[in-house]
Amino acid sequence: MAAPGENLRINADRLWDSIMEMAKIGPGVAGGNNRQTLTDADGEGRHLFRKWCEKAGLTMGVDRMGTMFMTRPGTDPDALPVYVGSHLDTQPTGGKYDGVLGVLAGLELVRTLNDLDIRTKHPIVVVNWANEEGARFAPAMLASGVFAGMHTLDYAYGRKDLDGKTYGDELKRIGWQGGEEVGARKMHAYFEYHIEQGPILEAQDKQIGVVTHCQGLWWLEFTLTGKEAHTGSTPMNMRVNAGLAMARIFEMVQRVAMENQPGAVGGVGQVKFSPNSRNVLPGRVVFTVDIRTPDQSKLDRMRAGIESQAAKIAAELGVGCSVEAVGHFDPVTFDPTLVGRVRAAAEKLGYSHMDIISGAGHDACWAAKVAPATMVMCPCVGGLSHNEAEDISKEWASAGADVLFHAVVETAEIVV
Ligand code: HGY
Ligand code: MN
Ligand code: MN
Repeated sequence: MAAPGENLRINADRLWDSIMEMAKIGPGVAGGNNRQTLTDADGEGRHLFRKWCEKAGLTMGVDRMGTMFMTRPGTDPDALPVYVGSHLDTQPTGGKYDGVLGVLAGLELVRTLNDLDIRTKHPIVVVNWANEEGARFAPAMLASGVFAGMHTLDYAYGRKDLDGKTYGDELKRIGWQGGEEVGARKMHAYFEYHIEQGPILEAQDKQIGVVTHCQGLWWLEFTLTGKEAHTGSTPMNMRVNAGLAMARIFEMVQRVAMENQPGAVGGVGQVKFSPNSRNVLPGRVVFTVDIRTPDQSKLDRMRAGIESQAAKIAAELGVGCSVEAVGHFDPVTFDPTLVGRVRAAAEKLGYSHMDIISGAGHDACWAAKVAPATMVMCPCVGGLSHNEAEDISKEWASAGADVLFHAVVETAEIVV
């Protein structure tokens, strides 16, 4: 006889409809989303999530970073909760599924337990981490980083966006500054379900990614100081060209990443020229180099090499060069017991699966510092993410949510 809940599946249509409903908030311009953290759209998405959770009988807690914790009680009041979540904030040209899939799959898991009147020993808490993306306020995974003790609350509150607004002020402005001390909550376990954001699962024709590790990351913010001068009348030998230094550094970062293949990446997503006028050579250029690899020593070697070569490039052009690490985490190994439960759930449910290392960073990376943690992944079309054309199938979405359901419920222990 099958054990209780043996072949349970979540409600695929209800999960999909919730994702599509959330996607209507903070729409992008090409079918995706622009629901950046602590904007009014983020606030609207939070309210919708809260409404759905309270309709499912969950009670809300919010901490001082604005992270939302929605609790379904367990039968044992002393048992630490099993947390399951991700993030509702998006990139400026984000997709509908990055982060959202994991938060709403957590809610769907609870809705399914409610439908079947299944009780668990451990409470289950669905989490919407604030500012996972780090697009507006660097670094990424800021709130989960404070939760794990990697950043202070003051540091986080002082982070500024490109308009000079601070995280703390914007959090108060949208009315989502909670009272809970950040990190006071203790977890029995943490699970996160996420789209792969890479091409491997689709290329290997696998429905489930059993995430064993996550690659480490450095975000190195360079400030190059040149000399503002007329782009027309300044002779080439009189220029102190910070823009040229930037270009040579970009080329060097590409070369360092390629020299460290396989399993290394490097690039730049954000640049700020000042004064950013067509006929003025930039006086200041600020950009963030993003390097990642699962190999700890390679990660540190790449960082050292990029910083020393950038200094040399700038010196040759007479350009000032300073660098600040504005984001970092070492490669992460997820909890083998929880990883095993994800793999066993995929096998039990008959879903094709493979072990995978996460290319993107996730709140699970910081949760893993304070509790046993792991992830479940589903494929995404063409491996595309952080692009409004990000796409998944309903079947992929629900297969991963089924696996999440079984791994979480096994960990939370059904009470018959
Ligand atoms: O940067 C990351 O890997 C994540 O998408 N925030
Ligand atoms: Mn994400
Ligand atoms: Mn993302």
